[in-house]
Amino acid sequence: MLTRRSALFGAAAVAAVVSAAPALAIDESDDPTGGTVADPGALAKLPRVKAELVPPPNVMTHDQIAKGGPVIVEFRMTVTEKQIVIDDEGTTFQALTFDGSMPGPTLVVHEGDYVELTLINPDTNTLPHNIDFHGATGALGGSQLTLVNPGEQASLRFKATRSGVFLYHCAPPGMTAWHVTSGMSGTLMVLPRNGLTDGDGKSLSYDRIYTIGEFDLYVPRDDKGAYRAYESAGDAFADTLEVMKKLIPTHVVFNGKVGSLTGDNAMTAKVGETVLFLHSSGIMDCRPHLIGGHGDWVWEHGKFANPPQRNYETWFIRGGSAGAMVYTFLQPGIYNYVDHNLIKAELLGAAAHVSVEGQWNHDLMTQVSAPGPIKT
Ligand SMILES: [Cu+2]
Repeated sequence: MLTRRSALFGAAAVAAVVSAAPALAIDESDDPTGGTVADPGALAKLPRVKAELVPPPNVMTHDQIAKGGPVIVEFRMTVTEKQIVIDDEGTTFQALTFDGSMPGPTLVVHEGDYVELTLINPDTNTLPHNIDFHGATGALGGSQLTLVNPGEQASLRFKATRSGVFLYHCAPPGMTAWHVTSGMSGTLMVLPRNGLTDGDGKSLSYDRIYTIGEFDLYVPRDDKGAYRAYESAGDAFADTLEVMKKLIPTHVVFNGKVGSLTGDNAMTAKVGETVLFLHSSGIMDCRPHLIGGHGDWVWEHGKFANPPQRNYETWFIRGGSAGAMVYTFLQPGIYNYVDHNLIKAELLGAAAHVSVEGQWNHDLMTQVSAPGPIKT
């Protein structure tokens, strides 16, 4: 039986083997590879913009078409280790989060901009954390340069050279899967400077944007089958890994908990509005589906250099990626936005609502006769 301490130590020992890459110089003037350095003069001339991150499903205010040339966008994210409730039965979960939410906030820049992130790990936390940006190039996505212990912060700058939506996640050596299943992932959106297009050069704009993170959660049970509660993430570590190894999640949820986007928490839109939905997953594959609607334009792989696909019924988000879908709502009502692995949606929690106001289009659909006795 592994104790918590030996399990954590063991994970660190494994990590030392798998991440035997040479230590990278953070200071450009001390770079052992003799690498190219950023032009300090050119960087100093770039305008700096401070981003104001907001919790999902909302996304920070941004221009769909870039105004002017590249900028350095400054972000700050604070890692928060905290207990949350993940279902209506009051099951508790020791969440590890970027900025307190699951997923973390969605970061938005334009292609050619620089992302400059300060990652803060307050001394009230108990674990090391970092960040691996799938949209960045080098140093394990930046995770080698951002590993911060409680009480530390680090800053990373990278150039966003590829457009698209990309996953970011925590990746501490040997403990990545646990940190990601515990909540530490999110989306970076790098928009083309001229905004989204349909693949034939026609502009695609959106009236609203929502960001959804799908999480498979692995909550240990006690001898009687009841979900166990733990005092801290570290206390939950060894038992949680045993559940994770079997690859059978106890919950599959959008944005951290069952019901985070249903009922009063529903996403909203109006008939005629075009909505951009971002969908990310750190671990498990997902099958987003808008019941009664469609994916008008879908970047399944989430990369805007590729033309979008049209009129999808269900789209596939690979674990370890983010995708994007654009839909113009044509009918009012409560739409279910689900994982069409319906076992996940109905039994495990992966369901959301979009509440759409407006007038019904009877040409698109109408009830010819209401349910009644069978006529012979
Ligand atoms: Cu972490």
